[in-house]
Amino acid sequence: MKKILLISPSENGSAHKTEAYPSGALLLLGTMLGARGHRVSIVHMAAEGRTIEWLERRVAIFQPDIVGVTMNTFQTVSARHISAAVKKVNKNILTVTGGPHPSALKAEIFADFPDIDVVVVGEGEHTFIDIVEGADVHTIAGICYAGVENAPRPYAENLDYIPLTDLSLIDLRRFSGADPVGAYPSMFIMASRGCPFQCTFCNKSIWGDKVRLRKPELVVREIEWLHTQYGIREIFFQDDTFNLKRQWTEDICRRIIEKGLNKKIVFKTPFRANKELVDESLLRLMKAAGFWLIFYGVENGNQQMLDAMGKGLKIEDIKRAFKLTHAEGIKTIGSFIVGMPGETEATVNDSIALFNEIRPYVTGCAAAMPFPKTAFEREVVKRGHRLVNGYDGYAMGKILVRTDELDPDQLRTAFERFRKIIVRRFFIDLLKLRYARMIFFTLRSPWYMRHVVRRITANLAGNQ
Ligand code: B12
Repeated sequence: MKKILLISPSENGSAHKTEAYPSGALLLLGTMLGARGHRVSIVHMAAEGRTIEWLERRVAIFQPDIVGVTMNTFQTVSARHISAAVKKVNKNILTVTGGPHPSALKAEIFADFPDIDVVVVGEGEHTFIDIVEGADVHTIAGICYAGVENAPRPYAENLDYIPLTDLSLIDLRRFSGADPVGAYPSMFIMASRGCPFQCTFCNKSIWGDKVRLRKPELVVREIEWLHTQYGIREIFFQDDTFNLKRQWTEDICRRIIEKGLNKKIVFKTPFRANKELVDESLLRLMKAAGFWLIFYGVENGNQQMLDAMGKGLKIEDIKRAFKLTHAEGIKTIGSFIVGMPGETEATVNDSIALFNEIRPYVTGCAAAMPFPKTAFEREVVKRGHRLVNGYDGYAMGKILVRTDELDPDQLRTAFERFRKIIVRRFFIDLLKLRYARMIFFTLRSPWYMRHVVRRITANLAGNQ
């Protein structure tokens, strides 16, 4: 039996204390290791409001054999402090990291993280079990150790082993759910792994191109478990493309309806807007199964921009998908990116025009982030358009690139202009009672309300 401390670092440059969801990685690793008799403790630095000093004390008391740190590119600064703190308490604790950031950079990451011993590349659950249970690190597939990259681990073909998540490892009330939240508590699940599309900005270092679907009956069993065991009332399918395989998606919806889960839980999911993947009958079934919100990655309102970022999507299909979805009574999120290569004032105006036409229920507008080893990163580096070195400057809302036409200031101005239009629209719609359901739900959920108040306070204090 080993003692394992699993840690999710806080976000770069933010004192923001609310997190949408607990780390899916740490819950999966923790559940599997717990079932094998190991003693697991999970810490979410931001959601629990933990300091490095607190962590040092925790490590000193718990005396873990291994500390596992999950890391996306927004968590590099905190992840470095965490690994240093662990080694400061006890040099003999093995420090392991995994997740999108180390999986993309592999052995390169050791230069920036001197206190990390092992990097787990890609899918990590079986690799981590090998490490914990004492396999020889020189032979474990899918890791980098002492600066050397071992052979890659093949993807798991059959996903039936994925266990029912042990949410007793965390305090669910510390997490807000991803906005907008339709019922509280909210949790996410992944019903498939992999994505065949080739968007230049996406980091596919974990699941790769090949789509692997979990069995619908096991997915629905997990939904039922989350509801009966932990009182979950909203579930966010976080699949890269939930509507890729029509029969499979319909099968999940039908089983949700058969079990009456649509009367107890509300659902939301990302969809691709492509014409051949969205139609009235699918949306009708989704609505019947309790899907109240669909997230579409719109990215840009200009066709050349969409083509250049490898989106494989037509503007006409986006307009059609929003129209059909709204017509079936399902709400939408439209998510835009500003600052991809080729962005100009005119293309930002195209995005604003598309936003005004499709009228998403909620709109996301993110500044383009060249994540490590993506085609987008290669392109900005080649053109000299990357504005920062390393990854510690990566944080929500930061402008990290420029384009041929827009210098950093112009890009920021264009980004802020778009954001202001979105916010203005939001307030007009608020007055027109478009968000009555959201307000009604917020007022009825004291825990969720607490998260909203914390977020507003953090925003007012300029922390986010
Ligand atoms: C769910 C999800 C979210 C959720 C919450 C995530 C959470 N709390 O865990 C929400 C909706 C909040 C979210 C938000 C964002 N996300 Co997100 N998200 C995902 C998504 C779809 C699934 C992640 C997941 O939970 N998978 C299930 C678990 C089991 O897998 P996993 O975390 O990868 O872990 C496995 C391995 O990585 C490894 N592993 C991971 N950690 C560790 C640790 C150890 C010790 C070991 C041994 C192994 C290990 O083993 C695990 C099991 O195989 C991924 C895309 C994807 N398909 O992976 C993007 C992804 C992680 N998100 C991404 C981004 C960019 C964002 C946003 C910035 C989007 C935006 N513009 O708003 C925000 C910022 C979040 C933030 N503030 O940090 C990027 C990150 C890129 C990068 N280089 O960091 C990804 C990879 C999408 C992409 N393809 O580009 N996201």
